[in-house]
Amino acid sequence: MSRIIAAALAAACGAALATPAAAATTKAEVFLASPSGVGGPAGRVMFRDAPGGATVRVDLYGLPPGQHGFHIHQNPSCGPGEVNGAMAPAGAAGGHYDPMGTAMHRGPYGKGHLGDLPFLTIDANGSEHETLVAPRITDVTQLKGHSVVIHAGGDNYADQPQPLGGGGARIACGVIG
Ligand SMILES: [Cu+2]
Repeated sequence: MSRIIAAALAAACGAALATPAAAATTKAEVFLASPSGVGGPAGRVMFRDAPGGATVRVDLYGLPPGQHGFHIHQNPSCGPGEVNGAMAPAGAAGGHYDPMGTAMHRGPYGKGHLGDLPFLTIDANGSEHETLVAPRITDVTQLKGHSVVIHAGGDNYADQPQPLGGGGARIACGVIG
């Protein structure tokens, strides 16, 4: 009996002493996007692995109040670039991060682009300090070498009536590292 208890205690202590691996994180410093290039700072975004999907901590400021489409885009660049045949702010970030090749915008719970994040809700002061969840992102280290983009308009998590949730122009961007 005592031997069994001793073994159980040893097992429990072993479990307690095992150091849990720190959850992986990746982050992006966010800057305003302008036709001439990367503008002033607008805060930061941090992704962290968690049960049930990555958490997305947003600490943003200096943005227009209201809802804004918020996505991971393919390229680690926030400079001007071509979007639909015309030069545009943060166009160099490319299209939505879509490693499975779905070519569909379906939002954070859908089966489209993996980079489809929950839309932002910027408060009357131009800020947002919140933790969102991206349930389909299970390894935040794979986001390194991509970017986050904030759009002028909201996001209906569909390609209808407008493509990519209807957010339109890119107003801020950050490279994920
Ligand atoms: Cu986008």
